[in-house]
Amino acid sequence: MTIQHHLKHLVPTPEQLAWQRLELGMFFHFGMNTFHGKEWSDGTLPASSFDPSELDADEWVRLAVEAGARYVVLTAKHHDGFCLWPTATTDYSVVSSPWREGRGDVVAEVARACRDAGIGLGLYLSPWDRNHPAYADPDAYAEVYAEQLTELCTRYGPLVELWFDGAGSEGYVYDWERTMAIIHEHQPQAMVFNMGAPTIRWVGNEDGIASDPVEYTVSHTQMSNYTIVTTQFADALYLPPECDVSVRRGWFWHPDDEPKTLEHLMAIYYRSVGMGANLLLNVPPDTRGRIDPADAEVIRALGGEIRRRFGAPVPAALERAGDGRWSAVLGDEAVTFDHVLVREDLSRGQRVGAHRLRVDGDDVGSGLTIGANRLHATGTRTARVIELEVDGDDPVIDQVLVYRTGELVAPTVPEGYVAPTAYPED
Ligand code: FUL
Repeated sequence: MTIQHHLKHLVPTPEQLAWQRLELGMFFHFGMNTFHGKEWSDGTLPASSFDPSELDADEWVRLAVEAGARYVVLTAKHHDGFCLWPTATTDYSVVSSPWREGRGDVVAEVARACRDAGIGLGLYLSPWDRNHPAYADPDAYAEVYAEQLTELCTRYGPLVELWFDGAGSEGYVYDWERTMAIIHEHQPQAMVFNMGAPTIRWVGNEDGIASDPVEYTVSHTQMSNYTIVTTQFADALYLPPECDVSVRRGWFWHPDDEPKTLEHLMAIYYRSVGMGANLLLNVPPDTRGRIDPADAEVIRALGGEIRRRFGAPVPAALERAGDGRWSAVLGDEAVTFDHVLVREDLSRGQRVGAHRLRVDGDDVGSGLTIGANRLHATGTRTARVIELEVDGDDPVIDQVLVYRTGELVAPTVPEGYVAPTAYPED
């Protein structure tokens, strides 16, 4: 996968563009922590405690589909080192657990469910490993990690994404060249999240929120929510952001946690997908290996609300009205709408630096970048034409769509809400 330069604009690969069009994914944090009410554990909890009574991967994936997600990402190995698949690299895995008499494979069950549902699979393989004795020796661990990644890349069909989480890895030297070679050999289309030679980046917070400008060409990324370490690249890279957030406060399921409200989740959707970023929304299966009914209810409501608001767009015909100016014509008759979505043509890179929408001379929405999607709640308007003004280096607008949702303003995140930024207790 080569990144091409076009003037000073970096052009996405077809795989990056295809991934950006997936827009919404569902994250599943499940593992040893689930059974101990923990967010992080130190690799000493016994494998015998991993024992979901009714694990149902079809239910997980069905919920992802109901939300409108087009891919899922599963924590195949979190920081504690416990592997959800039968690996040859350690005994700290499902093989040593009572679940399915040690013959189970969570990764295989989720992969099969995704295949049946026709959605993509991504896997999280934590570089930080608090159980494996080889971790103390970076050369020895490089062997272990390469074998784990090869198992994941060769057993479960095509992968959409490999998630490399930076937490706990500050200062450790990994063999990224080797890691990337494995991905290039077995899963060349998979997006590489945030580490090694990344093709997508972390948005920089765990609130699920992007902020304007949402730039696809960057020269650094942030490492984790718990530190302020940044990775600087020698050259700028085309790296579209993925916003990650949990439906609950925790990434793993805890009995005393509760889901966010529909309004909060809709606000997250507007400020991720609606700002041209992808959204990876975590729904943690419980100790049964099932989805908590309270989470399922609000996630179904979210999917329903997204479809209700944005399922029936009215497309505009675009007419060039001058340099950086377009008229978006809705038809011969005026159309009543309250939301406008603008999409930039990204085939020559991201070029819009600022934009304004006008209806009958009134400003109805403005901001900086457009990218894959830019959503504006405009208030109720009835018009035949929307005027669009764009600043940038020869940008091209691809699409303008309008919606009549009945909602006049964008939903908001509850005041003061931020995801935890302190290290979780072991
Ligand atoms: C963080 C991890 O430490 C959390 O446990 C979670 O996996 C989140 C997505 O990334 O850095």
